[in-house]
Amino acid sequence: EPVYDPQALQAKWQPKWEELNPFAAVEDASDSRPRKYMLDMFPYPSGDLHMGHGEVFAIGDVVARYWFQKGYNVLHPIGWDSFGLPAENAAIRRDAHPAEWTYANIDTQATSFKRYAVSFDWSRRLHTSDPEYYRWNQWLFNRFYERGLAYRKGGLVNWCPNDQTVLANEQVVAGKCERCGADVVRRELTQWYFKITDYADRLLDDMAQLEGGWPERVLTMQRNWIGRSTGADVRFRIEGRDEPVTVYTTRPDTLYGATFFVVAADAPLAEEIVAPEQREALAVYRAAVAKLSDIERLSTDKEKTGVFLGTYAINPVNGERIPVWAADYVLSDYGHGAIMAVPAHDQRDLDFARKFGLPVKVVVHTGLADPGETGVATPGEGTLVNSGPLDGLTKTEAIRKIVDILEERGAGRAAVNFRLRDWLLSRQRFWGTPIPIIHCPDCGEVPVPDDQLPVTLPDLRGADLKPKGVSPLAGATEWVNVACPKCGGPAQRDTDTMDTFVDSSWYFLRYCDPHYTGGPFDVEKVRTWGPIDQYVGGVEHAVLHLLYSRFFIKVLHDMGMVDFTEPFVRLLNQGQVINQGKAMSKSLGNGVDLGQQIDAFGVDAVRLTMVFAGPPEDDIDWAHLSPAGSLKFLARAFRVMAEAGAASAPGADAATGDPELRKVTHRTIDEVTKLVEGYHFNVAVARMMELTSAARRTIDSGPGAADPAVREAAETLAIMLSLVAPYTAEEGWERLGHAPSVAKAGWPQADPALLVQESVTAVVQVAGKVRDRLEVAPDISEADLEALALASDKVRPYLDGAPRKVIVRAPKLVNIVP
Ligand code: ANZ
Ligand code: ZN
Repeated sequence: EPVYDPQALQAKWQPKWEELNPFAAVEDASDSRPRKYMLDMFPYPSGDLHMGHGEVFAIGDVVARYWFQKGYNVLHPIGWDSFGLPAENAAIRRDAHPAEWTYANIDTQATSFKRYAVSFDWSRRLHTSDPEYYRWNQWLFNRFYERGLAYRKGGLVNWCPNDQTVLANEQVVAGKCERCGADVVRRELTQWYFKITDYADRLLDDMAQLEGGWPERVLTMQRNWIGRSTGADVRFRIEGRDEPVTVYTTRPDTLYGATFFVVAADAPLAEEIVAPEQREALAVYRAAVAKLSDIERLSTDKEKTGVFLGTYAINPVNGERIPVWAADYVLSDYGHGAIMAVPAHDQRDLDFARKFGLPVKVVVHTGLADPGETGVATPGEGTLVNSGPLDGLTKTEAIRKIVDILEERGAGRAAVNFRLRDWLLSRQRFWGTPIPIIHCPDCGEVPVPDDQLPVTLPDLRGADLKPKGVSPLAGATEWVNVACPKCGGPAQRDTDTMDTFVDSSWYFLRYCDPHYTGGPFDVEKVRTWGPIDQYVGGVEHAVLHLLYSRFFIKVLHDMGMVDFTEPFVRLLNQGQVINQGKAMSKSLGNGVDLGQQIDAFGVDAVRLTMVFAGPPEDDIDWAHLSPAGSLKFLARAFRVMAEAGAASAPGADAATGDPELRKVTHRTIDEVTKLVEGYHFNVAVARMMELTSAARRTIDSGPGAADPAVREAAETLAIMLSLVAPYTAEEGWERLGHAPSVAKAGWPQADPALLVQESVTAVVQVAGKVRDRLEVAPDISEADLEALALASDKVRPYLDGAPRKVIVRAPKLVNIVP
């Protein structure tokens, strides 16, 4: 009996594939095959590959390998996102230079990727920490600078006290540093920004192109992050001040209901307008507010606080005098940093009014109880009351009318507002791209001329890289002090480095020619490959990398460098690999090591387990999975291929073979094709299992292994299996008498004549309720029917982990006790 030894197969095939190089993308213009660009989010080199990598790359590889089989000219590159804090912090902990540590990890990961048999074109490998790469970050920075899209400004920024660096808004998650989890504080600093807000409208509107191709929840997250709202700017006069103050409101219709006015406590305006007798109280309050994060400030649960500023604002439509307060629930960097408060129709204003005994005036009759009594604001639709010319109108009508009135009087206008802020780009850390600016006492900011790029990092070997609040680059005096490129006088380099999200905003373009020297990427080659047909990666990047890349592509489009406006046509967010219902972590001690799993079960069984575990978007709980079961299946599949190979030679006429098996084979081809295209990879694997069993039955019954239908089934199996279990598939293919690589064998086609067949409807019940009906072969085995039922999208939502019991009555019924 042929022996299945996964480790031996790995040792045999990995070097052969390196020789064959089956996954090289072809640049040749005369190659007329249609192209596909498949990309997995590139890894950080912060250690060896972990289970999460195992999952993403196994899933991405199903798609890439399917496209190879379908005969596309596929670009499936790999590189490393090798700058950044994780590498730097780890290097500090180990007292090593980030470069040594980073490149050693890259080598480790590359070796692991090769063993994991991902279908990469290795010739396109890039590392963002190579000067030949980051040179182009600097070149792009210069282009952004010329366009007014890179600028420096002072202001309150997010500061991580642990990492001792500023962070972009996108890197502050629920008030904490996205990297280290420390509470983020606000600091007044001058920093570099990218003007992503100029693109806010297009970032929103172009999402129409992504509908259907991107997960809805990512689109929603981006929409909320950009946060476009429409309303009006209204100008209020403040007593004792010449300059009116503008507020932004989404509800100008409620203007007659404004009973007080609130200025952000930390805004300069508060200090400008405070009456002398309230100055002291404001100063005390401001000191307390400075300690709070935006999240805390905006929380609706938080007890409202504030101080009266001793002054009054004049309502522009009815001349009413309303008191002006300073409070923390109004943010200084949103809208205009001041609001008109309408407590009847806005809950936060109502909470504030009730706390400080301010009046509540209903101006929209909604049919609900009086907010002044219930403490519940009524923000909904209704009819305007107590509002002069607006009385009797609906909300929409009133908004239109009041905007007209305000415009006539020069007291306001319709306005659009965004939540999105400019992208804070500078970091006070070492391991990143130096910002290519020279500060000259006479000429100001001077970009380093393109022909002097790259500005490489100073060596700093042996220097203390510990974060100190200023970039370690500032200590490299020889590097810092330079001649001004404009006037030649003594000047100094900017010592901050770029956010590493700059590196990842365009790396996918450089894969088209990673050593290109004529620009960041070869424009012509990007025209032939881009945009990316399928991108696979984690949902944690929903408003970070995925938003920044979209912004970059739009700028590059405006520069005439790319001809598309969205970088990623289709996006798949794979789930996480968890263990015992929880994310793997050191503190829980529930970590599973990818390398150990591979040593124990082999690459193919681990990959197959990842893919078979469930729909690719779902989290998978390793505790509920069985790599040992995957291994058993692979051994069965291998024996089918080996026995068929030993009993017959290629080229036999399948038409003369067992008609029942042929039907199963062709139905499997038909279904697996649809399942892979619909990204139901787990169900596709279940179908491969069914085909394996059907072939086994024919081998063991009358016709035997020499039956041409067995060969047809085994060859089909080898090709399909190559998407998930490449080593087993390759070995099977060779035993079936074919030359490697099975990866390029070509996807089989179902014969429609064989698809018309009797099938049986199997009913799947969960806890006694029918949840799905499956069309299956009349002679399906119990194990295969169970696998299909458990993989069903309609059944999975009713299961929480492994079911307690599964009763199978093939081919008609599966009863699952969850
Ligand atoms: C009066 C009003 C009446 C409001 C009403 C709402 C309901 P979005 O949709 O998020 O843009 N606002 C404006 N600037 C603010 C700031 N700097 N900090 C905190 N809140 C601010 O929200 C716009 C609404 O949020 C504005 O409309 C304003 O309150 C408040 F029945 O104005 B509204
Ligand atoms: Zn100068």
